[in-house]
Amino acid sequence: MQFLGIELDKYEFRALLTAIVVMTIFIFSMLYVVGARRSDVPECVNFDKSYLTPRIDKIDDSTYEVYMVAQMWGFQPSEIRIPVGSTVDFYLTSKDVVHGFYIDGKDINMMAEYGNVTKRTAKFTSAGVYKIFCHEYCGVGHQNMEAQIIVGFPTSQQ
Ligand SMILES: [Cu+2]
Repeated sequence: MQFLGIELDKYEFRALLTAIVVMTIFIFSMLYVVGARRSDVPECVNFDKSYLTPRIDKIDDSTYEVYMVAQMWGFQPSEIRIPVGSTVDFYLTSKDVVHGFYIDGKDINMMAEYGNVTKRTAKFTSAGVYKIFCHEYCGVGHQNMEAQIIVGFPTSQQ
């Protein structure tokens, strides 16, 4: 059998055709994720020592900046209380080893590394408790490494 001027047997041709179909599906599913699902990659921010101080800055009633510091084996701040409809910019870094930062129920998944700051923005449109987990194995206390975002309950901060 001839394919693009190359002589192939029928099994080679089937293998080639399967690879082309799978790659086409893969490329279009990537385009779908980037386009329709609006998934994006974390932004990199220039690191300085001020990012090692955990804090929650209230910009206005529905806009917050959270400076999140990961370290063995927890996140600071470990509890964030915000009203429904808030938009939160998360700036993430680590004090020691590599940690993960995953917000359950949100499309947010970042790496925390010392010397690097990554930023993602999330909007919280429904009330509830959103758990944050470390998803990079970081030592014996890894399974206890979590924090929470409490959305829509009385907002007394710490
Ligand atoms: Cu960790």
